Amino acid sequence: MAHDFLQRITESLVDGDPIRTVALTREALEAGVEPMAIIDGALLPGMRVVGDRFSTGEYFLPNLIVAASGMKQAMAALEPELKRRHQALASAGTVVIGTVKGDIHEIGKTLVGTMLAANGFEVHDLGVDVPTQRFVDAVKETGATLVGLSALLTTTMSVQRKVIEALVAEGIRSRVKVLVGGAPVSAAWAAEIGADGYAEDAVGACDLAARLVGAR
Ligand code: B1M
Repeated sequence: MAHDFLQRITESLVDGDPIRTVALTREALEAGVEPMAIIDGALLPGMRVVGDRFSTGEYFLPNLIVAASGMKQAMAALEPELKRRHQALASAGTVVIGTVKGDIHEIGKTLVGTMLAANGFEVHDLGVDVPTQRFVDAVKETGATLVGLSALLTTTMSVQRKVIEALVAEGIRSRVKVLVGGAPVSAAWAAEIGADGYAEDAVGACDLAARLVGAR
């Protein structure tokens, strides 16, 4: 039954039917399907298909926008359940997270932020297209010990390096750990730009974040 739900959710996302995506997501939750199973087993595979079809010219920008809307709305339906499962955790630390300047992809960053919050972190989500100085200011204002930088475009990966350089220039690099992620980002890239770590997905980001700030 769970598999059937997951398949139908994926199809609704690929077909560009956000209302159906949300309705099926709610039904799956009510039927006892785990929120992370819905994300990993239905929503992410659907977004991958949409991205691949965009790459091959079968889909266009409006298809991306509609699919993203479906995923966002489904995530909003899942968020309370994700948080509820981790309510008892003590604060693990303060995190500033955002998608770097020039990049408006928000779903992965928001998912990572939600999962960090669900794992006990106090999360300050700066949004998308975040100016480099804004990250620096937010670290100072919040006393964060971790900065998360998301970049989905090969053209915006280099902005992650700029943020690290800005943290160095402001003399606060040693105060914070820097975690980078996003589809074109890799462990090798993280090492090249002097980040403290790279995570491939939201679950990996939570594990690494906890290790980096010594919460685990
Ligand atoms: Co865009 N887009 N997009 N897009 N888009 C991609 C990224 C692309 C791969 C599609 C493709 O060509 N196949 C391609 C990038 C190519 C490249 O540079 N390598 C691309 C392009 C080219 C563009 C535009 C340039 C298109 C245009 O205008 N011609 C444009 C750029 C706009 C800009 O940012 N300046 C653009 C626009 C858009 C939309 C606005 C339409 C929309 C985003 C809407 C929104 O976010 N509200 C969109 C979408 C939806 C996509 C795809 C289809 C899906 C992205 C997504 O949300 N995935 C994407 C193709 C793809 O990735 N398959 C694509 C689901 C999300 C949960 O996964 O974001 O990867 P993801 O996050 C993952 C991991 O990466 C990781 O964990 C997350 C959860 O597992 N992660 C982190 C992410 N951040 C992390 C941070 C961490 C740790 C892990 O630590 C801090």
